[in-house]
Amino acid sequence: MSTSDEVQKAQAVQDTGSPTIFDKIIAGEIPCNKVYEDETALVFHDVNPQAPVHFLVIPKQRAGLTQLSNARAEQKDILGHLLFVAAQEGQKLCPGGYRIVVNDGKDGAQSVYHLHLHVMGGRQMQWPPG
Ligand code: D5M
Repeated sequence: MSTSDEVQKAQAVQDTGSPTIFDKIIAGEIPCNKVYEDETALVFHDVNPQAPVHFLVIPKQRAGLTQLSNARAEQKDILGHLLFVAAQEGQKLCPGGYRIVVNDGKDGAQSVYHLHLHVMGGRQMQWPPG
């Protein structure tokens, strides 16, 4: 079984707690192709799409949410909000259906340590995923 470049890249990344490229996007220091924004969430198209539609839903305040498994009980509302926003925007951009993915940690092939939900669609998604 071959390991994709994306996975190899992800395996080399560690959670240092440092700001990531997503902080620069939130701050407007680097551009993104924005889909939606509110006071809690920012949604933008993935720069390396794995499907005809592929966007990311991120919390604007990382607040320790480097990865899903770091979520604290008091952050359940934020997690729920991100999932709700993913569903709202998923329905708009992928009316035939979509898939939501969260990569968590090294084995999950996470490469950016700022929590993000991948929303992918615009084609028939396959199962099982790799
Ligand atoms: O996914 C991290 C994702 O972040 C990966 O699909 C590429 C995407 N990415 C990285 N930099 C950018 C910028 N600048 N704009 C948009 N999308 C970006 P992971 O689950 O951590 O592997």
